[in-house]
Amino acid sequence: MNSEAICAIATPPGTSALGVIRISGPTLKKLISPIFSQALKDRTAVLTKIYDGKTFIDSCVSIYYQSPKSYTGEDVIEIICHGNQIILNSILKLLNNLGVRNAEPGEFTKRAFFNNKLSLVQSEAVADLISASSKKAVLAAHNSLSGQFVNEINSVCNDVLMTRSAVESVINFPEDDDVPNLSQSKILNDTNKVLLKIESLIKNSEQGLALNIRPTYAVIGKPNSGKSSFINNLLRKDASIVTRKKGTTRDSITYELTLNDIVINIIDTAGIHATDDEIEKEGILRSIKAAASADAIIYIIDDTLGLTNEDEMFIRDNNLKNIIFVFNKIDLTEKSPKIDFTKPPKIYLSAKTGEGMHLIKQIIKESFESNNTTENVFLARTRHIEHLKDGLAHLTKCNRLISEGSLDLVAEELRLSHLEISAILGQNPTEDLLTKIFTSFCIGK
Ligand SMILES: Nc1nc2c(ncn2[C@@H]2O[C@H](COP(=O)(O)OP(=O)(O)OP(=O)(O)O)[C@@H](O)[C@H]2O)c(=O)[nH]1
Ligand SMILES: [Mg+2]
Repeated sequence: MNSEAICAIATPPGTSALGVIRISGPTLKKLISPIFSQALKDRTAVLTKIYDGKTFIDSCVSIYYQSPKSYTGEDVIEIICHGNQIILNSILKLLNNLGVRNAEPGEFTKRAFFNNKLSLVQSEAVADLISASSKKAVLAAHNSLSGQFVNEINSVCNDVLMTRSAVESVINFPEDDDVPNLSQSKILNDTNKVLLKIESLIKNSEQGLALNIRPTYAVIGKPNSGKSSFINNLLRKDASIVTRKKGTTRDSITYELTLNDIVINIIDTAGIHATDDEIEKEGILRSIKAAASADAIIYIIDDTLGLTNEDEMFIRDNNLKNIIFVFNKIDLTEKSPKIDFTKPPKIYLSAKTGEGMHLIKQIIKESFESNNTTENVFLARTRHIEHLKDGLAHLTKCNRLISEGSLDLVAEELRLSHLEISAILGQNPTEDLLTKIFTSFCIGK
């Protein structure tokens, strides 16, 4: 497709033991050789030094994957150097000077797609695997990446096509002896089998879609209840400012929180109370927005004050759902940490001393585990489910038409159903769809 060589840092920004630079292009070995002290060998880790003219940059291990046996299908080189951004950027600059341009997000995978290394569904699964926020999501992304989902879609497409070709042969050659005698009940029987398959695919995909979305928890409550202290304790760092003054947090700030093998977004918000301060008012509006769009709400209450009428009114007026009540500051009320599995659940803890903080982690983790997914779940996207549902609708319509005996219309519905389901595989993807899929990737993938 593209003859330009591309490069990118494939590891996250910041300092780490190792950093990886990835290069892909039609003929790389010769192009890159001026900067390496050693010749590279196909699919072999070679210890080599990198030079900018006579200036030494770093010692690296480099692996060359000769086309077509590589991720993109082109020549690929992976340079594993020390994980220092100055070194990584120097190597990128050297590559740029050799005519290798910086890659766009998802450009490596886009090339893999155009070189038939990955299907569209598998390309989507690569992005989903990278951003998967739980073990189950990783497993589901692997299911999609391994081609299981594609196989199931292909099998459904094939079933619809078989029925369609049988129906069309009866339409086109009604008198022909070679054409099987196609009874209404045979067509109905075939389409009903496919209907069941599609319904089960939709069910699995809907579970997969839920897994694919990282849940967001909004931390809400009155000023000084300890929202920022609570978040800092979870994040194990001084992320948000904490002071004795009410109204310290003025904005909604989203953090990424990793709890062992799950990842959630957690939002610190401005304390809710009646105020004339214009900045605070705007902050409170943002808290309400954060609460409305979150998947769950952690409502923090200062245990020395308890749940007040104001809290209850705020919860009712804003129709807050899916709440976990956290009674904070139990070091002052001298209570023991505990969890009440009432509805909504109540947790007693101290963000200051850390007592009971394990209980909130426990309840978040349990909410992931209660997601009753089976092993065959695929990490699906809304796009897949929409096509499956539209394909199902055409097939249902087709079933209705069979009993009315109108074979022409039956064949048309089968054609439309096939078109919808095969669109998942993206055999003729539009430029818009490709842009939407590949720009959601991180750089270097
Ligand atoms: N004793 C005790 N003090 C706490 C606890 N949690 C928070 N505090 C104190 O309460 C005060 C307010 O804490 P913040 O975390 O800033 O409260 P906030 O809810 O974010 O407040 P705003 O940003 O103003 O809405 C600070 O002085 C904290 O040290 C706790 O568990 N125990
Ligand atoms: Mg705060």
